[in-house]
Amino acid sequence: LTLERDLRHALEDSAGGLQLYYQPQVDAVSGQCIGCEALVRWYHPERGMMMPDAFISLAERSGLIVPLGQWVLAEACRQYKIWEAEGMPLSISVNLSPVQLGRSTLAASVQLLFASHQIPPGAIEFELTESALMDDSDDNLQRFHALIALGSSFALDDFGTGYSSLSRLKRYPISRLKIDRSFVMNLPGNAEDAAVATATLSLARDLGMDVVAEGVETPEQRDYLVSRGCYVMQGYLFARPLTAADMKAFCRTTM
Ligand code: G
Ligand code: G
Ligand code: NA
Ligand code: MN
Repeated sequence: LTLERDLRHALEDSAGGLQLYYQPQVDAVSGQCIGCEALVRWYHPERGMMMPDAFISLAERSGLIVPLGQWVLAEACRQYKIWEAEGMPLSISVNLSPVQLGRSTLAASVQLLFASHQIPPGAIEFELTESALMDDSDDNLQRFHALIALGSSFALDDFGTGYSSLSRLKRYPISRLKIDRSFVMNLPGNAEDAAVATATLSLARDLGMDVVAEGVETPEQRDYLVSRGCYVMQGYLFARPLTAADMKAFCRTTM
């Protein structure tokens, strides 16, 4: 409860204490930075830097995820425009909570934000977990399409760890699958994980989706994934989540 109160204060206090970090998404063959994922951090006045795992579920339970998610999205738009003006129009993936997606007002607030920042199509991608696909009502599908109409696309985060059925996946307009870190970790030695990675790549190909491998930490993991036709990767091998300034430096040196 104290933490909830503190988060509410942080959001009321023009989001003082909140900051976005950015983790590069890299073309593993050329080494080029082709996008990034925005990851929120919170500098708590007494506890210091807090990672999202320590406050996102609290924010979801209390409803604070709605103003928090709104702040994250506005901040990502602001940063996109700064990089664009610097000649680095880098697309940004923003995590969207199922609670946000469930609000009927989401598309209208995104539309307002994109219009006021003049965000071009393709600049912002939304990352969802499989739980966002559990509700396959027409209303939910319609909310996806409303965001696509605004120029965004969707990536499915932590793919393979949730419960989404393949028939449901097919119904949703998802552009990219993110292979969860848990399946990448023990590549190339673990035969089961190799089978999951290979099956995900082939499923994505058949459904016309792109793939991003998460949590790539070693050259061996990278090389194995490349040999299976996976080229876009995110992970400590390339970079940790970075401040906006460090992200710019990283992209400059890999461009
Ligand atoms: O930043 P870190 O690498 O510790 O992220 C942990 C998890 O927190 C991520 O997997 C992501 O799903 C979640 N997360 C990070 N930033 C956000 C955000 O802005 N909104 C939501 N809903 N989740 C986030
Ligand atoms: O949205 P998602 O839960 O996938 O967020 C990615 C999480 O994974 C973040 O907490 C990020 O800091 C973390 N991460 C990113 N790359 C790596 C990596 O190579 N290794 C490990 N262990 N964690 C990573
Ligand atoms: Na992820
Ligand atoms: Mn994510």
